Amino acid sequence: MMRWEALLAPYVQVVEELKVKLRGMRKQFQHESSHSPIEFVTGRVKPVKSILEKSSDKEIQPDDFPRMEKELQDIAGLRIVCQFVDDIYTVVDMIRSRNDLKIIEEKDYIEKNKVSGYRSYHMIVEYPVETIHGFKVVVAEIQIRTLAMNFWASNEHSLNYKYKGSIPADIKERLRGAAEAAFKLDEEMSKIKHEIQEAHRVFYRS
Ligand code: 0O2
Ligand code: 0O2
Repeated sequence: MMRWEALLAPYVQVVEELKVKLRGMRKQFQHESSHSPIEFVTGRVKPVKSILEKSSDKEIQPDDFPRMEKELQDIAGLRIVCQFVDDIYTVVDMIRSRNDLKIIEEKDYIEKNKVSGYRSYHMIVEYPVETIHGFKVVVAEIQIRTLAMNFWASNEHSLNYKYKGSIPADIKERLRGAAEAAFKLDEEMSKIKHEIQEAHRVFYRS
């Protein structure tokens, strides 16, 4: 167990640093603008059990951590949840323009959702950290999605867990329908975005 804690320590560091930085963006928006494109930020280091499961799927030996680091891009995972679909692209542009990380891949599952119905924007980034052994570049995955996409994904994730990855066909079909309904909700909310923002301003008037 000790060994895993030591191997994952730089990943814990990266998740903590990026949470602070991304939450900092949210705070700055709250001070300087009437609307923050970021609703909330969460982060996690992938549990060892999930790392081993994904490694086994990719036929990586359980003791081959160097290969896991290369091939599993979400050992460090950050999630940014936004109110509106537009906000996602605002956040994506802001992350692209940062000098403290390097984007190595972007996957737009919003324009083109996954077969499951999953929608989200993924950015795979390289982020440098200082460790007691020196400088290290760590790969992290940033998922950016709306509240509706997040609601869908967390429910689908629980069902996948319950059914051990084999959700029955009828429930899968319902989930696809629910994903479309969630996306319609996002589209409708975007159309009345200005009305909603005005209502928030009146409600939270300082
Ligand atoms: P604020 O002021 O709400 O933005 P930590 O790293 O200890 O700060 P940790 O352990 O990562 O936090 O907690 P977790 O459970 O991952 O949640 C991280 C933040 O996201 C918390 O905010 C939660 O309140 C917020 N959060 C999680 N789910 C939701 C949600 O569905 N809606 C909203 N609005 N927020 C959510 P903080 O850290 O308290 O800061
Ligand atoms: P967790 O921690 O349980 O969420 P690969 O290209 O095969 O190397 P992969 O897994 O295809 O890698 O990458 P992908 O699909 O771009 O993104 C992986 C992560 O996106 C997943 O992590 C999920 O968090 C999320 N995701 C992707 N598809 C779905 C989906 O259909 N439903 C839900 N709920 N989430 C999805 P993990 O590994 O599942 O880990």
